[in-house]
Amino acid sequence: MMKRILITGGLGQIGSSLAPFLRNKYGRENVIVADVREPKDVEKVEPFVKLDVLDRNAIDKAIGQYDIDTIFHLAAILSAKGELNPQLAFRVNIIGYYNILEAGREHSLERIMFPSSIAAFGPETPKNNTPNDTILKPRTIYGISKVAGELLGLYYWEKYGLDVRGLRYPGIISWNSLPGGGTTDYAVDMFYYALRGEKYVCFLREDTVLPMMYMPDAIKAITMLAEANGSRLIHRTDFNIQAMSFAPKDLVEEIRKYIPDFEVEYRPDYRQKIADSWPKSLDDSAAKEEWGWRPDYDLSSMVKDMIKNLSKKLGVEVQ
Ligand code: NAD
Ligand code: AKB
Repeated sequence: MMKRILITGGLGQIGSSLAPFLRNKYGRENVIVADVREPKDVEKVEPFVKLDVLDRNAIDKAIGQYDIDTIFHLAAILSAKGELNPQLAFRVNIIGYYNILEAGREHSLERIMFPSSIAAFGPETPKNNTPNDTILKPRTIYGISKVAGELLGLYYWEKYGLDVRGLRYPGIISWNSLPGGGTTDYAVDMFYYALRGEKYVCFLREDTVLPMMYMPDAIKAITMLAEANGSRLIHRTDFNIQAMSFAPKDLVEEIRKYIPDFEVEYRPDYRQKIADSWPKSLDDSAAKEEWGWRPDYDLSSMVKDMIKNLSKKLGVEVQ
């Protein structure tokens, strides 16, 4: 049973939704948000601990101070930001995760959750309905760190019995927090521009199909896997999960159902090459069979909910 949870990188896009969800379920005082940066409003986030995952002593101290038994390890440098500073991405994503695993081993933690990504795949991987077990030859430092993370997690499970579990998130779309420097960020940015009545310049080509997921499904997936019966798991750290797949032009068409004047120009940059190396859709039958995965949102229900919530947040009226 998970009782005291630490979320590293907890102020990021996913942590901002995961923390309230877990607090609702396990009690506010039992879910500690950690991040290398300070929150804007610490009272809203408390209990909060400032924690750099590169500082092993600080990790040990937080585990002891808060009597932690489970870590959701979200601290990372994402794909686009990683290509701008590969050295930082290597340190945070690989050394940082190694520190978490070693702390988990030494403190005999009950569970460590590690989100991998569709970035674990590369240009040689089959693009459609990508199998769970397939070629993993990513060409981004972020993707390389995700493959290393998947394998390290499996190693710590098989060698030390540390219960590490992980899944491969697609691009995550949310209204209550901004993405932190990925290749799929356009799919969140578009909503802000559309609702503010501004033209959006998209950094991917209009026909770039990628797997995506709405935040409620992302939270559902990681918590379902965390709470799953371990004896039913054949895979451990590398579950494909699929919800929807679309290209920028498909998203624009759907947003225009609510905001018909939304204008977009396509000016692909260095992120196009990253997107072109990733799959278009994933075979998630292992997640379905081993822990009952099933998404709730498709493209149209996601866009409807995003427009509803983000228009309220931005104080914009949509007819
Ligand atoms: P994010 O960039 O929004 O948040 C990451 C957080 O980590 C930030 O708050 C940052 O301050 C923090 N951080 C950076 N360096 C740190 C350090 N040295 N020590 C402690 N904290 C540090 O990322 P996210 O979207 O919330 O992603 C969370 C996890 O999910 C990551 O592992 C990411 O690879 C994975 N993932 C995310 C997506 C997505 O679309 N959001 C998709 C696939 C996988
Ligand atoms: C990114 O684009 O880097 C992330 C991811 C798919 O891992 N959103």
